[in-house]
Amino acid sequence: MKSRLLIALIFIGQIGVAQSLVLNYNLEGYSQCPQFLYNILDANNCTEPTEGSPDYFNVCSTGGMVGVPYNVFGAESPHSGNGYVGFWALIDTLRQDSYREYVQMELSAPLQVGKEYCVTFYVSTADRFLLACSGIGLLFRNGATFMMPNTDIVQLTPDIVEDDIIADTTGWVAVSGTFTADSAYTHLIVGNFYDNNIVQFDFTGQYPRVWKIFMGPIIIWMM
Ligand SMILES: [Ca+2]
Repeated sequence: MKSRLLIALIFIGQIGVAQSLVLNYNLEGYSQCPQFLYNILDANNCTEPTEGSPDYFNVCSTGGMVGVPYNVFGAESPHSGNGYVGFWALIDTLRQDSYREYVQMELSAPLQVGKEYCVTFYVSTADRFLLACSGIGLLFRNGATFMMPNTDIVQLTPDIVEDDIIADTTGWVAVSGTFTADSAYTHLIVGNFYDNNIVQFDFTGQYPRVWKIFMGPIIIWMM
């Protein structure tokens, strides 16, 4: 499996990312230039599956709050294009242990049952908070239903998951895997689907311990 994935990753550079099955895969497109936090709906093809409110960052933004490369959560240039999203992947305090934010996106075409797909998405831990964790993941879904009216953990097992701690705050880390479609999935969700006592921690800062993730392109194609 790993050798096939390696081959697939090599081919990503050769075929280009334009064939990604995710609409607005590089998070460059927006309906209005973002100016404030909790603005994920400004980005094209991005919605919230829970009450958690992710953020959208773009080079068009002025004022510094949700700008690129500089914003309230740190400094990061886009992996490609002009924008990225951000979300709280974990908050480790006595009162908000289960707080999570998730980003939901639609595919350009449903997955084909029985076919194998290569999935890669890019993340960077935000600079401002010195907590990094494992467990970031991607879940395929049928439809874009609102999952629950709160900010709790989505208790589902992601189809792609990163077991290593993502501590890199100065660049983008690729989270990759392969997935054989067992349904004609139309959407995906990215976030942390695990309880705090399951993921691994790397913490060197001060309380509160929070893990903020920037997320760049999501590249999916049939192998
Ligand atoms: Ca950074």
